[in-house]
Formats: sequence, C-alpha cells, structure tokens
Amino acid sequence: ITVGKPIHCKAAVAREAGKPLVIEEVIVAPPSVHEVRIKILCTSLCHSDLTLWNLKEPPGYFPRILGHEAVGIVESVGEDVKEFAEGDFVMPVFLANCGDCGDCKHRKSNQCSTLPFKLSNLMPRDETGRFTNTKGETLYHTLHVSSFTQYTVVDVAHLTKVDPQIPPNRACLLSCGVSTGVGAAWRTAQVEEGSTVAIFGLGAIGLAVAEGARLCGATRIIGVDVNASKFEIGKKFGVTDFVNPMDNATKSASEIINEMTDGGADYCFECVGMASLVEEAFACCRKGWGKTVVLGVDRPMSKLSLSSHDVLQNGKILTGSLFGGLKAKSDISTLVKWYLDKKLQLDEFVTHEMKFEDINKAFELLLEGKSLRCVLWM
Ligand code: CXF
Ligand code: ZN
Repeated sequence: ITVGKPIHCKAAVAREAGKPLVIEEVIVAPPSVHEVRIKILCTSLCHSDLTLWNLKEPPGYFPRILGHEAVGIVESVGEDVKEFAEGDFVMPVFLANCGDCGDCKHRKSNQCSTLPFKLSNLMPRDETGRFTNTKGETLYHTLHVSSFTQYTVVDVAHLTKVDPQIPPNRACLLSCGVSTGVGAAWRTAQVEEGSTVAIFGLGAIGLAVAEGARLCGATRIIGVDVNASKFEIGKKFGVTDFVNPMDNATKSASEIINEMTDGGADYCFECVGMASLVEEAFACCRKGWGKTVVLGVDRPMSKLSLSSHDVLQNGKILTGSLFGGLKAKSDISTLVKWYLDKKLQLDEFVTHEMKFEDINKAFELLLEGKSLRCVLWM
C-alpha cells in the first residue's frame, strides 16, 4: 500500500551543530533506480555520528538525519533491483560494495570503485536527497545510510541481507563499529595465532579489535587507555595486559610496550583518532614486519610525523582500515554466523537500550563516555 508513495514517519533531525535532535515528521520518497526503502528496526550510535553532529557550518550540513549503524526490513524496492525483495532482513553499510567492479572482485580490496567512499550527504548515484518535510525543507543524509528515522532509502551497493536469526538489537552493531574493529584484526592486519597485539584506545572499536584478535588466536593483547576502568571490560574481550600512560611520568606508552614485548608488538591498532597516538603505535610495532593499523578518525587535515629513517630502516608497515577491510556483502554474514555459533561476542558491547524517542539521552551517554553501544528501538 505504501509502495511507490512517499511515507510520512518520525525521524530525529539534527538541526544545528551540537544541539539536541528534534523528533519530527519527515517525508521519505520512494526508492529510485538501484535503491531500496527500508523500515529501520534498531539503530545504534557510533562515534562518527557525534563527529558529524558537532561539525559547524561549513562543512556541517543541516538539517540532517544522522545514524549509520542499523538493521531493518525492506519495505519496497526501486527499478532494476533484483537482489532484494519486500520483507528481507537487511543491514545498511556506509561503505559500498557493488560486487561488480574490479576492486569489489579483487580478493584484497573492500573499496568499491563504482561508488568510492565519500563523506557525502546525499544519495551516492544521483547526488539528490530522499528526505523532505511538510514545510518543504530538504534534509541531508548521512554516510549513505541515515538511520535515525523509521524509514530510509539506501542504494543497493550499501545494503546486505542478513540471517534473520540474529536479533535486531545485536545485528545493528555489525553495521559499523564492531565489524570495523573485528575486521581490522581479521582482515586488515590478519593477526595470526600466538601474536602479540597492542590496542590504543579501549572504546567500542578498540574492544572490537581485541575481540577480533582473540578470535584470531592472539596470545597477548595489550590495551592502552587513560581510563583505568577499561581494563575490567577489556578482559571480557581478551585483553591480557593493560597500560595506562597516566601511571607513568617518565616513560611513554610505546617505551613501556617495547620493554614488555622485548622489541615491539606484532600488530598495533590506533582506535582514538589522534595523530600522536598513531606515532606512538608505530613506535612500538615490531621491526622488520610489524603492522600498525589506523582506525581512529582525526581531523581531515591532521598530519603524521614519522622519520623517513624509521620507515625505511625499520621495515614496519603502516596502514589505514575503512570498515575493517571487510566487504559488506560477504564478510558481514560471516560475522553474523560467528555470533550465532557463539564464537563472536556482541551482547557485551550493548551497555544501554532505549526507545528511539530517547535518542538525546543516548547522545549524552556516548558524549560522556558512559556507553559502548546504546541500541535504539524504533
Ligand atoms: C567512518 C570511517 C572514517 C570516515 C568517517 C566515517 N565510518 C564510520 O563510522
Ligand atoms: Zn560508524
């Protein structure tokens, strides 16, 4: 009955940088060619939502619908959509996977060249929006997902089907943060059995890296955080050692880790988004082949300072990782299976659950560092 017609529903609209979201009625256009309209079941907050919410104009885009970690049900499909049908249980993902381009077909890549990653505020193919309201305003999208609304429109390349056996309040975590962390250990670093790992920042991403490293058989997982309480929660995800840089006035974290590991960790992960911590991670990464993976989101213009001598003579690898190196259409189903087989822990990330209307409470919790993942029920 709604097929082909605009849907009026509730959305949490970010009207101004850093100001509480407003629950408003929005109008969601029908999906265009290669698009799918979905009914969101659950969505959770990711730190990138806070970053984008806080961006002042320019380059902030308001009013907009934030949110990009979610799961839902297909309500209707646009022209030329063969992969999805009404009623499918689906997950939107900020990173495209068209499945057809040379990069999608390449075993090593997760960076689609049909719809390359871009901090866009509109639909990826035609660069137009699908959200308006009764006042005739156009609302911007977020990361090609926009999940803080009961209905949204997503490009088929940004959507994957998932096994409906996984409950929606767990599935949504795999749409961004947890997948990114687990994937960074599993796909980007390819942590092996017996490895030593160092993780800078034990928020949800850092803990997900620990979980991934644990699943890959790492035997030593060193967590670094300025918040001492992170060690307790870290242990649940396999963290074996803890370094609090605040506890040592004379030595840096990298110096401590170099001593602890007799020359550096095999794999280091930066999960905060601070250039100086990338340098620290790189400095305690094993010479010859150690790999440092950057996951944290710093300001776009921030610069790293590494001596060329260090890079040349040490033979260390420095790499970034978008969505943990995962291909949305194939790797997410593997993570869902690991959860259903009780290998991958997801429940432990969910510190809060509430109804969608309480979204501003969820923003506060994340802002104050009191939540790992807060799941919203639509
Ligand atoms: C991030 C990844 C890096 C750029 C901004 C968005 N993804 C999801 O949170
Ligand atoms: Zn995210």
